[in-house]
Amino acid sequence: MAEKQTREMTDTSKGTQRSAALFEEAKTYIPGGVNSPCRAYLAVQDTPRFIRRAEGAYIWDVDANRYIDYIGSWGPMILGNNHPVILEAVRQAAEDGLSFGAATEREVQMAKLLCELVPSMDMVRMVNSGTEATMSALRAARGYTGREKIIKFEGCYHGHSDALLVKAGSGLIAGGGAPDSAGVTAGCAKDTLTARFNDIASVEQLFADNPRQIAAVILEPVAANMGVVLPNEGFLEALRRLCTAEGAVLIFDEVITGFRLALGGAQQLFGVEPDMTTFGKIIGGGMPVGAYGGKRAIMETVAPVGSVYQAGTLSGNPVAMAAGLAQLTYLKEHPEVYNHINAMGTLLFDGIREILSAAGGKGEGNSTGKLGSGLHGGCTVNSIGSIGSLFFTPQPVMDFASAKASDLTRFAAYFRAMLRKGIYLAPAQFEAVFVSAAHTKAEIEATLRACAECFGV
Ligand code: HOZ
Repeated sequence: MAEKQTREMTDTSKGTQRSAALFEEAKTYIPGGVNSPCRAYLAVQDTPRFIRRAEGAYIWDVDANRYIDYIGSWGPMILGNNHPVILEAVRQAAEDGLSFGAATEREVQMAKLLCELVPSMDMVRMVNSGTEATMSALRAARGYTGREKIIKFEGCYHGHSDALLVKAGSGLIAGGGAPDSAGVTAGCAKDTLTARFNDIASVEQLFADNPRQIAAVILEPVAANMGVVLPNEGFLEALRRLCTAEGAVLIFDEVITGFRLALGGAQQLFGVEPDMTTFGKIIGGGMPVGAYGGKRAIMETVAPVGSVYQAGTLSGNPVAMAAGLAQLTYLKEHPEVYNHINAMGTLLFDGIREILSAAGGKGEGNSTGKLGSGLHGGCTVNSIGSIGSLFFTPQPVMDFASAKASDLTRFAAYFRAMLRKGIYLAPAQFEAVFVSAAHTKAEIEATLRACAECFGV
């Protein structure tokens, strides 16, 4: 009966022929057949599923398999896929024109709303992606302080600009690869210093070694690109104090956490105010968009007011602004969304913890997809609100080193087994599981049944 219910909600009976054929063709024209490395499924050794459409909590591939979606376009689909309110806003905006490369009324509304919802920001500049947002925020911080060095954290990922591809998480480590990219010159990387997440002493040391040279400290307040890793109690507060004392700009990269952990993001949840904040896809409800903002004095260093140059034809694009405004306005007017996604997150992640507990002492993984192997104490689940990660390591995961202790072979086996049961997870250990407002108890319970089967419970 339980299995039947799962099958009705998901359907992976259609095979992967079309995805496989498209992937082969794509490899001729696109490096690795994909436009973003994770999507090639290298880390999980499977056929990448080519997606045709998504709706609510579900996603369909080109072979017509139906999955429960826990990627949600890597975060922005807080309301679920293809939410009617956002879709309608996009339709209406598109009627008036797709791009003008000129100032519009919606940009003013969007900037006003962002500054209202994130009180640490007095001003904000729209860009097109999280990569652009973090790159531009750092430039502004350097312009403002007149200093050159920055501190980032091992395993935090802030997009793919040169200076930030240093000890970075996300796709760089998905296949167990190096957290630094080829093609980044020593010159670009030399001003990027790295500290250990949750280790304030490592940050203090860098400040001590580089007096009055650090322009900014940038971090994901909840790291979500080495898997989900929570800040220890007092860590964010200590960073705040240190940056204030040292005259450095504290930047929260809320590309994943913004408007998800709370309407005002991680900074609201933890009660720590950064000087600057960066956002990405999450403010576009699915459209390509990003933004950086912060204290007026810092933002007024940006051109045309100040001398820090940054520009873009598609910045503030009317269709992206319409989508973003629709999503953020909906979230503002429906605070119950947060109760729901947090409750569903708790149900899912606590449910997985219970399964792991029950799986304690069971046999090793085998070809049937069972992943037992003494999982009681053999796995770690980190979660907060609607995001989380299952690590295949018994140790607590609180930084990059402990995240990398996860057994990637077992993660890959788990991923493949779940996919075949109709559960669409990120195809890499070091990404997050995202729960949306469209996930109900029914989807979560179906997911837990699939998970229990994987662990032989
Ligand atoms: N590394 C990205 C998420 N953290 C992957 C995004 C994508 O492939 O779309």
